[in-house]
Amino acid sequence: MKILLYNPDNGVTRNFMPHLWMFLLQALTPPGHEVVLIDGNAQPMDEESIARYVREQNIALVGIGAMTRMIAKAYRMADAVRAVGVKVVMGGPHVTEMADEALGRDGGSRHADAVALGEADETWPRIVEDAVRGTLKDVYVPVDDFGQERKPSLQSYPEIPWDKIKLDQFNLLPGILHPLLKRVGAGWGTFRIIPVESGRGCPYGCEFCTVTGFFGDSIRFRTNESVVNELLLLKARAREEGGQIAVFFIDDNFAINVKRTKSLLRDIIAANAQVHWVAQISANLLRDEELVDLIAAAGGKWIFIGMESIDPANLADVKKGFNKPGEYAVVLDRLARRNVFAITSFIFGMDNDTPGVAERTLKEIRTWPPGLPIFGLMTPLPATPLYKKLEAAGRLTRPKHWQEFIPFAMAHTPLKMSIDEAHNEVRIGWANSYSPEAIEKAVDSLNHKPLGYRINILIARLCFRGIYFPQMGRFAWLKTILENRRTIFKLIRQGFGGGLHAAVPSVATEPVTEQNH
Ligand code: B12
Ligand code: SF4
Repeated sequence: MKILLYNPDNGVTRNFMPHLWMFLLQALTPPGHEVVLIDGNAQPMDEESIARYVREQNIALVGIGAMTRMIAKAYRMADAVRAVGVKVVMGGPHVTEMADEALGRDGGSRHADAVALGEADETWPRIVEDAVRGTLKDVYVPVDDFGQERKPSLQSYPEIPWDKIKLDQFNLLPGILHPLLKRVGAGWGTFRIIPVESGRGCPYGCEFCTVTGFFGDSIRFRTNESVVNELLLLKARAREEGGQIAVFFIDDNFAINVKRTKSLLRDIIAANAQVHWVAQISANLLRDEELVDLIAAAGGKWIFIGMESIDPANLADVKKGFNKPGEYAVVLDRLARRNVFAITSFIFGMDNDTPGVAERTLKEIRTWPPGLPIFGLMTPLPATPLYKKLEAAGRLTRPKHWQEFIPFAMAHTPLKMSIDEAHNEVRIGWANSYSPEAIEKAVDSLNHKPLGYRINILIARLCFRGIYFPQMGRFAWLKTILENRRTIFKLIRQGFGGGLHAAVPSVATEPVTEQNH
Protein backbone atom coordinates (compact mmCIF):
# COMPACT_ATOMS: atom_id res chain seq x y z
CA MET A 1 0.00 0.00 0.00
CA LYS A 2 1.23 3.51 -0.77
CA ILE A 3 0.76 5.92 2.12
CA LEU A 4 1.09 9.70 2.16
CA LEU A 5 1.88 11.47 5.43
CA TYR A 6 1.04 15.15 5.15
CA ASN A 7 1.48 18.14 7.46
CA PRO A 8 -0.20 21.38 6.34
CA ASP A 9 1.48 24.78 6.36
CA ASN A 10 0.05 27.46 8.61
CA GLY A 11 -0.20 29.93 5.72
CA VAL A 12 1.69 32.62 7.63
CA THR A 13 5.23 31.56 8.35
CA ARG A 14 7.42 29.09 6.58
CA ASN A 15 8.38 26.56 9.19
CA PHE A 16 12.12 26.11 9.39
CA MET A 17 12.01 22.48 10.42
CA PRO A 18 10.18 19.34 9.31
CA HIS A 19 7.85 17.60 11.76
CA LEU A 20 9.19 14.64 13.67
CA TRP A 21 5.92 12.68 13.69
CA MET A 22 6.20 12.00 9.95
CA PHE A 23 9.65 10.47 10.14
CA LEU A 24 8.71 8.54 13.25
CA LEU A 25 5.54 7.03 11.78
CA GLN A 26 7.41 6.30 8.56
CA ALA A 27 9.99 4.36 10.57
CA LEU A 28 7.20 2.56 12.48
CA THR A 29 5.27 1.51 9.36
CA PRO A 30 5.20 -2.29 8.97
CA PRO A 31 7.41 -3.56 6.11
CA GLY A 32 5.95 -3.87 2.62
CA HIS A 33 4.44 -0.39 2.35
CA GLU A 34 5.75 2.72 0.66
CA VAL A 35 5.48 5.92 2.71
CA VAL A 36 5.81 9.36 1.09
CA LEU A 37 6.16 12.53 3.20
CA ILE A 38 4.95 15.98 2.24
CA ASP A 39 5.38 18.96 4.51
CA GLY A 40 3.22 21.83 3.32
CA ASN A 41 5.80 24.27 4.61
CA ALA A 42 8.35 22.98 2.14
CA GLN A 43 5.98 21.93 -0.66
CA PRO A 44 2.92 24.17 -0.55
CA MET A 45 -0.22 22.39 -1.75
CA ASP A 46 -3.86 23.32 -2.07
CA GLU A 47 -6.95 21.08 -2.10
CA GLU A 48 -6.83 20.52 -5.83
CA SER A 49 -3.16 19.61 -5.91
CA ILE A 50 -3.37 17.13 -3.03
CA ALA A 51 -6.38 15.42 -4.67
CA ARG A 52 -4.47 15.22 -7.96
CA TYR A 53 -1.33 13.94 -6.24
CA VAL A 54 -3.21 11.22 -4.39
CA ARG A 55 -4.90 10.04 -7.63
CA GLU A 56 -1.79 10.14 -9.79
CA GLN A 57 0.41 8.43 -7.21
CA ASN A 58 -2.15 5.73 -6.36
CA ILE A 59 -2.08 6.66 -2.67
CA ALA A 60 -4.35 4.35 -0.69
CA LEU A 61 -4.13 6.02 2.73
CA VAL A 62 -3.38 9.60 3.79
CA GLY A 63 -2.23 10.42 7.33
CA ILE A 64 -2.59 14.09 8.32
CA GLY A 65 -1.16 15.64 11.48
CA ALA A 66 -1.71 19.21 12.62
CA MET A 67 -1.50 21.61 15.51
CA THR A 68 -4.60 23.64 16.36
CA ARG A 69 -3.55 26.61 14.27
CA MET A 70 -3.29 24.51 11.07
CA ILE A 71 -6.39 22.40 11.68
CA ALA A 72 -8.74 24.34 9.40
CA LYS A 73 -6.37 23.80 6.49
CA ALA A 74 -5.86 20.18 7.56
CA TYR A 75 -9.64 19.57 7.42
CA ARG A 76 -9.91 21.18 3.97
CA MET A 77 -7.10 18.99 2.65
CA ALA A 78 -8.66 15.90 4.27
CA ASP A 79 -12.02 16.72 2.65
CA ALA A 80 -10.33 16.97 -0.76
CA VAL A 81 -8.64 13.60 -0.30
CA ARG A 82 -11.83 11.88 0.89
CA ALA A 83 -13.70 13.38 -2.08
CA VAL A 84 -11.52 11.29 -4.41
CA GLY A 85 -12.35 8.15 -2.42
CA VAL A 86 -9.13 7.81 -0.40
CA LYS A 87 -9.21 7.13 3.34
CA VAL A 88 -7.85 9.76 5.75
CA VAL A 89 -6.54 9.16 9.23
CA MET A 90 -5.74 12.17 11.40
CA GLY A 91 -3.59 12.48 14.52
CA GLY A 92 -1.75 15.01 16.66
CA PRO A 93 -2.66 17.28 19.56
CA HIS A 94 -5.72 18.98 18.10
CA VAL A 95 -7.72 15.95 16.98
CA THR A 96 -6.74 14.17 20.17
CA GLU A 97 -8.59 16.86 22.09
CA MET A 98 -11.33 17.39 19.49
CA ALA A 99 -11.91 13.92 18.03
CA ASP A 100 -15.66 14.50 17.63
CA GLU A 101 -14.99 17.55 15.49
CA ALA A 102 -12.73 15.56 13.13
CA LEU A 103 -15.23 12.71 12.95
CA GLY A 104 -18.22 14.99 12.40
CA ARG A 105 -19.87 13.92 15.63
CA ASP A 106 -20.33 17.44 16.92
CA GLY A 107 -22.88 18.47 14.35
CA GLY A 108 -20.31 19.58 11.74
CA SER A 109 -19.16 17.65 8.69
CA ARG A 110 -16.83 14.68 8.91
CA HIS A 111 -13.20 15.19 7.88
CA ALA A 112 -11.42 11.97 8.87
CA ASP A 113 -12.22 8.30 8.45
CA ALA A 114 -10.22 7.56 11.59
CA VAL A 115 -8.44 9.49 14.33
CA ALA A 116 -5.43 8.35 16.33
CA LEU A 117 -5.63 9.71 19.86
CA GLY A 118 -2.49 10.65 21.76
CA GLU A 119 0.87 9.09 21.02
CA ALA A 120 0.47 6.85 17.98
CA ASP A 121 3.80 4.97 18.09
CA GLU A 122 2.03 1.73 18.96
CA THR A 123 -1.31 2.29 17.25
CA TRP A 124 0.07 3.31 13.84
CA PRO A 125 1.07 -0.22 12.75
CA ARG A 126 -2.46 -1.39 13.67
CA ILE A 127 -4.01 1.47 11.70
CA VAL A 128 -1.99 0.53 8.61
CA GLU A 129 -2.98 -3.13 8.89
CA ASP A 130 -6.67 -2.25 9.35
CA ALA A 131 -6.50 0.06 6.34
CA VAL A 132 -5.08 -2.76 4.22
CA ARG A 133 -7.92 -5.06 5.33
CA GLY A 134 -10.49 -2.29 4.83
CA THR A 135 -11.48 -2.42 8.50
CA LEU A 136 -10.46 1.05 9.71
CA LYS A 137 -12.06 1.97 13.02
CA ASP A 138 -13.19 5.49 13.85
CA VAL A 139 -10.92 5.92 16.87
CA TYR A 140 -7.58 4.41 17.85
CA VAL A 141 -6.62 4.71 21.50
CA PRO A 142 -3.22 3.73 22.89
CA VAL A 143 -4.28 1.19 25.52
CA ASP A 144 -2.87 -2.06 26.90
CA ASP A 145 -4.62 -5.45 26.95
CA PHE A 146 -6.62 -4.33 30.00
CA GLY A 147 -7.89 -1.17 28.36
CA GLN A 148 -5.59 1.09 30.42
CA GLU A 149 -3.94 4.04 28.69
CA ARG A 150 -0.39 3.14 27.69
CA LYS A 151 2.40 5.59 26.88
CA PRO A 152 5.28 4.34 24.71
CA SER A 153 8.35 3.84 26.91
CA LEU A 154 10.88 5.13 24.31
CA GLN A 155 13.39 2.52 25.50
CA SER A 156 13.15 0.72 22.16
CA TYR A 157 13.03 3.77 19.95
CA PRO A 158 12.99 3.10 16.21
CA GLU A 159 16.05 3.99 14.20
CA ILE A 160 15.13 6.81 11.85
CA PRO A 161 17.24 6.18 8.74
CA TRP A 162 18.50 9.75 8.41
CA ASP A 163 21.30 8.55 6.16
CA LYS A 164 18.81 7.31 3.51
CA ILE A 165 15.66 9.45 3.83
CA LYS A 166 15.09 11.91 0.98
CA LEU A 167 15.44 15.32 2.58
CA ASP A 168 15.54 17.48 -0.55
CA GLN A 169 12.41 19.43 0.44
CA PHE A 170 14.02 20.41 3.75
CA ASN A 171 17.12 22.28 2.58
CA LEU A 172 16.93 25.82 3.94
CA LEU A 173 19.42 27.11 1.35
CA PRO A 174 18.42 27.94 -2.25
CA GLY A 175 19.38 25.08 -4.64
CA ILE A 176 20.90 27.45 -7.19
CA LEU A 177 23.66 28.34 -4.73
CA HIS A 178 24.38 24.69 -3.85
CA PRO A 179 27.62 24.23 -5.86
CA LEU A 180 29.10 27.52 -4.62
CA LEU A 181 28.13 27.13 -0.97
CA LYS A 182 29.46 23.59 -0.88
CA ARG A 183 32.95 25.03 -1.08
CA VAL A 184 32.59 27.65 1.65
CA GLY A 185 34.09 26.88 5.02
CA ALA A 186 33.26 23.34 6.05
CA GLY A 187 30.61 23.17 3.30
CA TRP A 188 27.22 24.87 3.15
CA GLY A 189 25.68 23.05 0.14
CA THR A 190 22.76 22.10 2.34
CA PHE A 191 21.57 23.37 5.69
CA ARG A 192 18.88 21.42 7.49
CA ILE A 193 17.42 21.67 10.97
CA ILE A 194 16.38 18.21 12.07
CA PRO A 195 14.01 17.42 14.96
CA VAL A 196 15.28 14.85 17.45
CA GLU A 197 13.57 13.84 20.69
CA SER A 198 15.44 12.50 23.69
CA GLY A 199 12.41 12.21 25.96
CA ARG A 200 8.69 13.00 26.34
CA GLY A 201 6.45 14.35 29.07
CA CYS A 202 6.47 17.33 31.39
CA PRO A 203 5.00 17.30 34.90
CA TYR A 204 4.79 21.08 35.36
CA GLY A 205 1.23 21.52 34.10
CA CYS A 206 1.35 25.21 33.13
CA GLU A 207 -2.22 26.36 32.59
CA PHE A 208 -1.97 27.32 28.91
CA CYS A 209 0.01 24.30 27.75
CA THR A 210 -1.15 21.12 26.01
CA VAL A 211 1.87 19.05 26.89
CA THR A 212 1.11 17.77 30.38
CA GLY A 213 -2.37 16.69 29.31
CA PHE A 214 -1.18 15.12 26.06
CA PHE A 215 2.07 13.40 26.96
CA GLY A 216 1.28 12.96 30.63
CA ASP A 217 3.31 13.84 33.66
CA SER A 218 5.36 10.66 33.53
CA ILE A 219 8.63 11.43 31.85
CA ARG A 220 10.11 8.88 29.51
CA PHE A 221 13.57 8.87 27.96
CA ARG A 222 15.32 7.20 25.08
CA THR A 223 18.60 5.53 25.90
CA ASN A 224 21.69 7.72 25.61
CA GLU A 225 23.06 5.30 23.06
CA SER A 226 20.05 5.65 20.78
CA VAL A 227 20.27 9.48 20.85
CA VAL A 228 24.04 9.49 20.32
CA ASN A 229 23.74 7.09 17.38
CA GLU A 230 21.12 9.34 15.78
CA LEU A 231 23.42 12.35 16.12
CA LEU A 232 26.31 10.41 14.61
CA LEU A 233 24.13 9.43 11.66
CA LEU A 234 23.09 13.03 11.08
CA LYS A 235 26.64 14.27 11.40
CA ALA A 236 27.83 11.70 8.85
CA ARG A 237 25.11 12.72 6.42
CA ALA A 238 26.07 16.40 6.65
CA ARG A 239 29.69 15.53 6.00
CA GLU A 240 28.81 13.40 2.97
CA GLU A 241 26.62 16.13 1.48
CA GLY A 242 29.18 18.87 2.03
CA GLY A 243 26.48 20.54 4.09
CA GLN A 244 25.41 21.41 7.60
CA ILE A 245 22.93 19.90 9.95
CA ALA A 246 21.68 21.39 13.19
CA VAL A 247 19.45 19.54 15.60
CA PHE A 248 16.37 20.79 17.48
CA PHE A 249 15.90 18.66 20.60
CA ILE A 250 12.13 18.96 20.69
CA ASP A 251 11.76 17.69 24.28
CA ASP A 252 9.56 20.15 26.13
CA ASN A 253 12.10 20.46 28.86
CA PHE A 254 15.40 18.96 27.78
CA ALA A 255 16.80 19.15 31.31
CA ILE A 256 13.72 18.00 33.20
CA ASN A 257 15.90 15.36 34.84
CA VAL A 258 19.19 17.18 35.21
CA LYS A 259 21.18 14.08 36.16
CA ARG A 260 20.05 12.23 33.06
CA THR A 261 20.63 15.25 30.79
CA LYS A 262 24.18 15.59 32.08
CA SER A 263 24.82 11.91 31.43
CA LEU A 264 23.46 12.25 27.86
CA LEU A 265 25.60 15.32 27.21
CA ARG A 266 28.69 13.55 28.55
CA ASP A 267 28.00 10.63 26.22
CA ILE A 268 27.57 12.98 23.26
CA ILE A 269 30.95 14.55 24.03
CA ALA A 270 32.67 11.17 24.57
CA ALA A 271 31.36 9.87 21.22
CA ASN A 272 32.35 13.07 19.43
CA ALA A 273 28.70 13.27 18.33
CA GLN A 274 28.44 17.05 18.72
CA VAL A 275 26.40 18.91 16.17
CA HIS A 276 25.12 22.39 16.80
CA TRP A 277 21.77 22.14 18.56
CA VAL A 278 18.82 24.02 20.03
CA ALA A 279 16.81 22.80 23.02
CA GLN A 280 14.02 24.00 25.28
CA ILE A 281 14.95 24.26 28.95
CA SER A 282 13.08 26.13 31.66
CA ALA A 283 15.02 28.92 33.41
CA ASN A 284 14.90 27.25 36.86
CA LEU A 285 16.98 24.31 35.60
CA LEU A 286 19.68 26.53 34.16
CA ARG A 287 20.82 27.46 37.69
CA ASP A 288 23.21 24.54 37.42
CA GLU A 289 26.65 25.75 36.20
CA GLU A 290 27.88 22.26 35.38
CA LEU A 291 24.81 21.66 33.21
CA VAL A 292 25.48 24.85 31.27
CA ASP A 293 29.16 23.88 30.83
CA LEU A 294 28.10 20.53 29.42
CA ILE A 295 25.48 22.13 27.15
CA ALA A 296 28.17 24.31 25.60
CA ALA A 297 30.68 21.50 25.27
CA ALA A 298 28.11 19.16 23.70
CA GLY A 299 27.24 21.56 20.88
CA GLY A 300 24.36 23.54 22.44
CA LYS A 301 24.09 26.88 20.62
CA TRP A 302 20.58 28.13 21.31
CA ILE A 303 18.35 27.53 24.36
CA PHE A 304 14.65 28.32 24.12
CA ILE A 305 13.40 29.62 27.46
CA GLY A 306 9.66 29.98 28.09
CA MET A 307 9.94 33.13 30.24
CA GLU A 308 6.32 34.11 29.53
CA SER A 309 6.26 37.22 31.76
CA ILE A 310 8.43 39.40 33.95
CA ASP A 311 5.50 39.70 36.39
CA PRO A 312 5.49 37.06 39.18
CA ALA A 313 1.70 37.56 39.64
CA ASN A 314 1.10 36.54 36.01
CA LEU A 315 3.37 33.55 36.39
CA ALA A 316 1.63 32.38 39.54
CA ASP A 317 -1.73 32.85 37.83
CA VAL A 318 -0.84 30.42 35.00
CA LYS A 319 0.81 27.92 37.40
CA LYS A 320 4.30 28.78 36.21
CA GLY A 321 5.49 30.27 39.49
CA PHE A 322 8.67 28.21 39.25
CA ASN A 323 9.89 30.85 36.79
CA LYS A 324 11.60 33.56 38.84
CA PRO A 325 11.96 36.81 36.85
CA GLY A 326 14.60 37.96 39.36
CA GLU A 327 17.00 35.28 38.14
CA TYR A 328 16.45 35.66 34.35
CA ALA A 329 19.44 38.00 33.96
CA VAL A 330 21.80 35.66 35.83
CA VAL A 331 20.73 32.67 33.76
CA LEU A 332 21.16 34.57 30.49
CA ASP A 333 24.60 35.84 31.47
CA ARG A 334 25.62 32.29 32.35
CA LEU A 335 24.65 31.15 28.84
CA ALA A 336 26.21 34.15 27.08
CA ARG A 337 29.55 33.62 28.85
CA ARG A 338 29.69 30.27 27.09
CA ASN A 339 28.63 31.75 23.73
CA VAL A 340 25.22 30.14 23.95
CA PHE A 341 22.31 32.30 22.78
CA ALA A 342 18.86 32.37 24.37
CA ILE A 343 15.50 32.47 22.60
CA THR A 344 13.35 34.20 25.20
CA SER A 345 9.62 33.69 24.74
CA PHE A 346 7.02 36.06 26.23
CA ILE A 347 3.21 35.98 26.34
CA PHE A 348 1.22 39.20 26.44
CA GLY A 349 -2.48 39.47 27.29
CA MET A 350 -2.08 37.66 30.58
CA ASP A 351 -4.62 38.56 33.23
CA ASN A 352 -2.35 40.90 35.19
CA ASP A 353 -0.99 42.65 32.09
CA THR A 354 -1.83 46.32 31.60
CA PRO A 355 -1.01 48.66 28.70
CA GLY A 356 2.74 49.31 28.69
CA VAL A 357 3.65 45.69 29.38
CA ALA A 358 5.71 45.50 26.17
CA GLU A 359 7.81 48.54 27.08
CA ARG A 360 8.36 47.24 30.62
CA THR A 361 9.46 43.88 29.21
CA LEU A 362 11.70 45.49 26.59
CA LYS A 363 13.36 47.57 29.30
CA GLU A 364 14.35 44.33 31.07
CA ILE A 365 15.42 42.68 27.83
CA ARG A 366 17.75 45.57 27.05
CA THR A 367 19.71 44.79 30.22
CA TRP A 368 20.29 41.19 29.08
CA PRO A 369 22.87 39.85 26.63
CA PRO A 370 21.38 40.02 23.11
CA GLY A 371 19.36 36.98 22.07
CA LEU A 372 16.14 36.31 20.26
CA PRO A 373 13.07 37.65 22.06
CA ILE A 374 9.72 36.39 20.78
CA PHE A 375 6.27 37.67 21.72
CA GLY A 376 2.94 35.85 21.54
CA LEU A 377 -0.56 36.24 22.91
CA MET A 378 -2.24 34.18 25.58
CA THR A 379 -4.13 31.55 23.56
CA PRO A 380 -6.68 29.13 24.98
CA LEU A 381 -5.77 25.86 23.27
CA PRO A 382 -8.47 23.17 23.41
CA ALA A 383 -8.59 21.01 26.55
CA THR A 384 -6.02 23.08 28.45
CA PRO A 385 -6.89 24.22 31.99
CA LEU A 386 -6.80 27.77 30.61
CA TYR A 387 -9.45 26.98 28.01
CA LYS A 388 -11.70 25.38 30.62
CA LYS A 389 -11.24 28.31 33.02
CA LEU A 390 -12.07 30.95 30.40
CA GLU A 391 -14.98 28.95 29.04
CA ALA A 392 -16.47 28.54 32.51
CA ALA A 393 -16.07 32.28 33.13
CA GLY A 394 -17.78 33.10 29.80
CA ARG A 395 -14.68 34.97 28.65
CA LEU A 396 -14.06 33.28 25.29
CA THR A 397 -14.78 35.70 22.44
CA ARG A 398 -14.00 33.13 19.73
CA PRO A 399 -14.53 29.73 21.37
CA LYS A 400 -13.61 27.87 18.18
CA HIS A 401 -10.82 30.21 17.14
CA TRP A 402 -9.12 27.45 15.14
CA GLN A 403 -11.98 27.32 12.63
CA GLU A 404 -10.80 30.66 11.35
CA PHE A 405 -7.16 30.98 12.26
CA ILE A 406 -5.92 34.58 12.53
CA PRO A 407 -2.29 35.01 13.51
CA PHE A 408 -1.57 37.09 16.60
CA ALA A 409 -5.24 37.56 17.49
CA MET A 410 -6.72 36.88 20.92
CA ALA A 411 -9.69 34.60 21.45
CA HIS A 412 -10.63 35.96 24.87
CA THR A 413 -10.59 39.29 26.67
CA PRO A 414 -7.80 39.84 29.18
CA LEU A 415 -8.81 41.26 32.55
CA LYS A 416 -6.88 44.52 32.67
CA MET A 417 -6.72 45.65 29.05
CA SER A 418 -8.69 45.34 25.83
CA ILE A 419 -7.99 42.85 23.06
CA ASP A 420 -6.78 45.66 20.78
CA GLU A 421 -4.43 46.91 23.47
CA ALA A 422 -2.98 43.40 23.85
CA HIS A 423 -2.45 43.17 20.08
CA ASN A 424 -0.69 46.53 20.16
CA GLU A 425 1.66 45.35 22.93
CA VAL A 426 2.76 42.41 20.80
CA ARG A 427 3.38 44.72 17.84
CA ILE A 428 5.54 46.98 20.02
CA GLY A 429 7.54 43.99 21.23
CA TRP A 430 8.34 42.77 17.72
CA ALA A 431 8.86 46.22 16.16
CA ASN A 432 11.35 47.23 18.83
CA SER A 433 13.30 44.00 18.79
CA TYR A 434 13.51 43.43 15.04
CA SER A 435 13.89 46.90 13.49
CA PRO A 436 17.12 47.34 11.48
CA GLU A 437 18.38 49.61 14.28
CA ALA A 438 17.69 46.97 16.97
CA ILE A 439 19.36 44.27 14.91
CA GLU A 440 22.41 46.46 14.29
CA LYS A 441 22.64 47.27 17.99
CA ALA A 442 22.46 43.59 18.94
CA VAL A 443 25.19 42.64 16.46
CA ASP A 444 27.41 45.58 17.44
CA SER A 445 27.10 44.78 21.13
CA LEU A 446 28.84 41.50 20.36
CA ASN A 447 31.91 43.07 18.79
CA HIS A 448 34.11 41.33 21.35
CA LYS A 449 32.80 37.92 20.25
CA PRO A 450 33.96 35.74 17.33
CA LEU A 451 32.63 36.80 13.93
CA GLY A 452 30.79 33.49 13.45
CA TYR A 453 28.83 34.23 16.62
CA ARG A 454 27.79 37.65 15.32
CA ILE A 455 26.81 36.25 11.91
CA ASN A 456 24.75 33.69 13.79
CA ILE A 457 22.68 36.32 15.61
CA LEU A 458 22.24 38.42 12.48
CA ILE A 459 20.88 35.50 10.45
CA ALA A 460 18.73 34.31 13.33
CA ARG A 461 17.21 37.77 13.90
CA LEU A 462 16.47 38.18 10.18
CA CYS A 463 14.71 34.80 10.15
CA PHE A 464 12.83 35.25 13.44
CA ARG A 465 11.57 38.63 12.26
CA GLY A 466 9.45 36.61 9.83
CA ILE A 467 7.45 35.05 12.65
CA TYR A 468 5.59 38.35 13.03
CA PHE A 469 6.29 40.47 9.97
CA PRO A 470 5.17 38.76 6.74
CA GLN A 471 8.39 37.60 5.12
CA MET A 472 7.28 34.93 2.69
CA GLY A 473 8.73 35.10 -0.81
CA ARG A 474 11.82 36.55 -2.43
CA PHE A 475 10.71 40.19 -2.53
CA ALA A 476 9.94 40.33 1.16
CA TRP A 477 13.36 38.84 1.86
CA LEU A 478 15.08 41.23 -0.50
CA LYS A 479 13.41 44.15 1.28
CA THR A 480 14.57 42.85 4.67
CA ILE A 481 18.09 42.44 3.38
CA LEU A 482 18.11 45.96 1.91
CA GLU A 483 16.83 47.43 5.18
CA ASN A 484 19.58 45.66 7.09
CA ARG A 485 22.34 46.26 4.54
CA ARG A 486 24.48 48.36 6.89
CA THR A 487 24.83 45.54 9.39
CA ILE A 488 25.27 42.94 6.66
CA PHE A 489 28.02 44.90 4.91
CA LYS A 490 29.74 45.58 8.20
CA LEU A 491 30.03 41.86 8.86
CA ILE A 492 31.06 41.07 5.29
CA ARG A 493 33.85 43.65 5.53
CA GLN A 494 35.04 42.16 8.79
CA GLY A 495 34.77 38.68 7.26
CA PHE A 496 37.02 39.54 4.36
CA GLY A 497 39.40 41.23 6.76
CA GLY A 498 39.81 37.97 8.64
CA GLY A 499 39.39 35.62 5.65
CA LEU A 500 36.01 34.25 4.63
CA HIS A 501 36.71 30.76 5.92
CA ALA A 502 37.30 32.16 9.36
CA ALA A 503 34.01 34.03 9.17
CA VAL A 504 31.66 31.29 8.13
CA PRO A 505 30.43 29.35 11.11
CA SER A 506 30.37 25.61 10.61
CA VAL A 507 27.38 23.90 12.11
CA ALA A 508 27.90 20.19 12.06
CA THR A 509 31.44 19.32 11.38
CA GLU A 510 33.77 21.61 13.32
CA PRO A 511 34.75 20.44 16.78
CA VAL A 512 32.88 22.56 19.28
CA THR A 513 35.37 24.73 21.09
CA GLU A 514 33.14 27.69 21.87
CA GLN A 515 31.83 28.02 24.99
CA ASN A 516 21.66 27.06 24.39
CA HIS A 517 13.95 26.92 27.27
C1 B12 B 1 8.91 21.28 17.86
C2 B12 B 1 7.69 22.08 18.20
C3 B12 B 1 7.47 23.23 17.45
C4 B12 B 1 8.33 23.68 16.28
C5 B12 B 1 7.64 23.43 14.93
C6 B12 B 1 7.06 22.09 14.74
C7 B12 B 1 8.06 21.15 14.10
N1 B12 B 1 8.51 21.46 12.94
O1 B12 B 1 8.41 20.17 14.69
C8 B12 B 1 8.30 25.19 16.48
C9 B12 B 1 9.35 25.54 17.47
C10 B12 B 1 8.49 26.03 15.24
C11 B12 B 1 6.92 25.33 17.09
C12 B12 B 1 6.16 26.42 16.99
C13 B12 B 1 4.89 26.53 17.51
N2 B12 B 1 4.31 25.65 18.36
CO1 B12 B 1 5.06 23.95 18.82
N3 B12 B 1 5.75 22.40 19.52
C14 B12 B 1 6.79 21.70 19.21
C15 B12 B 1 6.93 20.55 20.21
C16 B12 B 1 7.87 21.02 21.30
C17 B12 B 1 7.41 19.23 19.67
C18 B12 B 1 6.63 18.64 18.50
C19 B12 B 1 7.05 17.21 18.32
O2 B12 B 1 7.74 16.91 17.39
N4 B12 B 1 6.70 16.32 19.26
C20 B12 B 1 7.12 14.92 19.25
C21 B12 B 1 6.19 14.11 18.38
C22 B12 B 1 6.63 12.67 18.35
O3 B12 B 1 4.89 14.20 18.96
P1 B12 B 1 3.62 14.67 18.11
O4 B12 B 1 3.98 15.65 17.11
O5 B12 B 1 2.53 14.97 19.04
O6 B12 B 1 3.27 13.29 17.31
C23 B12 B 1 2.81 12.13 17.97
C24 B12 B 1 1.27 12.08 18.10
O7 B12 B 1 0.66 13.35 18.23
C25 B12 B 1 0.82 11.37 16.89
N5 B12 B 1 0.60 12.12 15.66
C26 B12 B 1 0.95 13.35 15.29
N6 B12 B 1 0.56 13.61 14.04
C27 B12 B 1 -0.03 12.51 13.57
C28 B12 B 1 -0.62 12.23 12.35
C29 B12 B 1 -1.17 10.96 12.14
C30 B12 B 1 -1.75 10.65 10.81
C31 B12 B 1 -1.16 10.00 13.17
C32 B12 B 1 -1.74 8.65 12.94
C33 B12 B 1 -0.57 10.28 14.40
C34 B12 B 1 -0.02 11.53 14.58
O8 B12 B 1 1.85 10.44 16.65
C35 B12 B 1 3.13 10.98 17.04
C36 B12 B 1 3.91 9.88 17.69
O9 B12 B 1 3.32 9.45 18.89
C37 B12 B 1 5.45 20.43 20.71
C38 B12 B 1 5.28 19.87 22.10
C39 B12 B 1 5.44 18.37 22.05
N7 B12 B 1 6.18 17.84 22.96
O10 B12 B 1 4.93 17.69 21.16
C40 B12 B 1 4.96 21.86 20.62
C41 B12 B 1 3.50 22.10 20.25
C42 B12 B 1 3.12 21.14 19.14
N8 B12 B 1 3.53 23.47 19.74
C43 B12 B 1 2.52 24.16 20.09
C44 B12 B 1 2.31 25.52 19.75
C45 B12 B 1 1.09 26.20 20.39
C46 B12 B 1 3.17 26.18 18.87
C47 B12 B 1 3.05 27.63 18.41
C48 B12 B 1 1.65 28.07 18.02
C49 B12 B 1 3.64 28.48 19.54
C50 B12 B 1 3.42 29.91 19.38
N9 B12 B 1 2.66 30.47 20.30
O11 B12 B 1 3.91 30.51 18.49
C51 B12 B 1 4.03 27.69 17.23
C52 B12 B 1 3.30 27.51 15.87
C53 B12 B 1 4.19 27.02 14.78
C54 B12 B 1 3.62 26.96 13.42
N10 B12 B 1 4.25 26.22 12.57
O12 B12 B 1 2.64 27.58 13.06
C55 B12 B 1 1.54 23.34 20.91
C56 B12 B 1 0.39 22.87 20.04
C57 B12 B 1 -0.90 22.71 20.81
C58 B12 B 1 -2.03 22.57 19.87
N11 B12 B 1 -3.18 22.14 20.39
O13 B12 B 1 -1.95 22.87 18.71
C59 B12 B 1 2.47 22.18 21.44
C60 B12 B 1 1.78 20.85 21.73
C61 B12 B 1 3.17 22.73 22.70
C62 B12 B 1 2.29 23.31 23.76
N12 B12 B 1 2.87 24.20 24.51
O14 B12 B 1 1.13 23.03 23.99
N13 B12 B 1 6.56 24.18 17.73
S1 SF4 C 1 7.18 23.74 31.49
FE1 SF4 C 1 6.83 24.04 29.29
S2 SF4 C 1 6.17 22.03 28.52
FE2 SF4 C 1 6.01 21.93 30.76
S3 SF4 C 1 3.85 22.41 31.16
FE3 SF4 C 1 5.04 24.35 31.31
S4 SF4 C 1 4.96 25.31 29.25
FE4 SF4 C 1 4.29 23.12 29.06
